[in-house]
Amino acid sequence: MTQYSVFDSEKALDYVASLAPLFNLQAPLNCYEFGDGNLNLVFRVSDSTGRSIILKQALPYARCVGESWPLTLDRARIEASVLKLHGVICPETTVKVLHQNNQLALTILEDLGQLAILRTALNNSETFPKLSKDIATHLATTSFNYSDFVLTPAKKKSLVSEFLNPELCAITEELFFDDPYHQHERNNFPITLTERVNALRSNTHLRLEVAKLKAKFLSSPQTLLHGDVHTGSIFVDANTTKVIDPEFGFFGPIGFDLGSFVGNLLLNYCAQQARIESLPQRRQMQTYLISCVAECLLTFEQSWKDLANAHSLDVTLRDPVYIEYFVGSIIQDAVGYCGTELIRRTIGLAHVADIDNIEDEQARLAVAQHTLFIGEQLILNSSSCTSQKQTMQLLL
Ligand code: SR1
Ligand code: MG
Repeated sequence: MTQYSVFDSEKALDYVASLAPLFNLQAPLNCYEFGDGNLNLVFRVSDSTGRSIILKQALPYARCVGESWPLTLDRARIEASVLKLHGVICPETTVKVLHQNNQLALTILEDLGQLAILRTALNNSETFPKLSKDIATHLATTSFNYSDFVLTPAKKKSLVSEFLNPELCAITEELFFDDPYHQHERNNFPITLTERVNALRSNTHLRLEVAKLKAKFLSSPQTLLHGDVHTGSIFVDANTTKVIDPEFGFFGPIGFDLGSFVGNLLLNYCAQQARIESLPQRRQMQTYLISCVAECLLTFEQSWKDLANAHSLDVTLRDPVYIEYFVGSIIQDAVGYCGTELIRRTIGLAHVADIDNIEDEQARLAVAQHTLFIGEQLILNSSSCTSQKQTMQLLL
């Protein structure tokens, strides 16, 4: 079976059955589709002993929009390949790839069903003590090891060309940096926000900063990014953190992933204002979320400096003065990208359940106003945030 066709549960089951010994599965197998993401099919195949695996297949279009938005199947290759490369560096925090078939645009992954999706868990007010350190360490370690500080120029250029990913990058370019700041049919916000959105769009300083962030996203191949580190791309429990779904992976600015993750923590922070009625419980959750932001930025900053000072191979870049400057510039970028994540998730095409599931319209609107305010402030002030300390001073 080498020609691409869209799988249903029966085809997915047959495919896995043909390879069952590889995954240590015993017949009879059972299979169902349960994907609720924006782009792909996701099947769970389990056996009679309770073992299971996940088969993820790319559709030739964006699932959340339909066949009118064709999308490259090559994203399956990108996703599996990024997972493998990040998995070599951070096996503890990267979902395991068990099998990859680029022609069928499918990947077979370990089943993380015993863990929770971080977005759902945060929306249920659950907290995870290891989360921010794990993600910061994962992002610092993967981004450092695929940067010019470690790779030879030849290896780096060859990897950059393997992970160009133009179609998925175009989605980010448009959804993060174009749509929210222009009239576009893909945008999605209530009419009551129109005045606020118009104010954002007519802020020339904001437009300048967003243009700088887009230019950097387009032409700064600093490392192999995940490309979509939101809280739906992370599985968690009290002891485990696993990153999934890097189909938007490409060589881009290091601060992008860090900013996306912190942006999703802040989206949840704002949403909790309306989600949790009891004041002490709300305070506790919001304090937890802010401490996650603080810990994540500090761990990232410190880990990157430690890694670069101890393990950089490039004779010029490893200069401590340059390392200090470079890590500062990553934090600046992260703060800016974080702001664009807050804004695009509030008024652009792809929203977050954290906000959209708030039933009360007025409360939802107040949250949206808050995320737009924080997003705008982060973008406008990113140049003065070269450290965790300065960033937290801006946020608090
Ligand atoms: C059409 S894709 C919309 C969003 O979903 C993905 O997870 C990315 O965040 C993308 O921007
Ligand atoms: Mg995804």
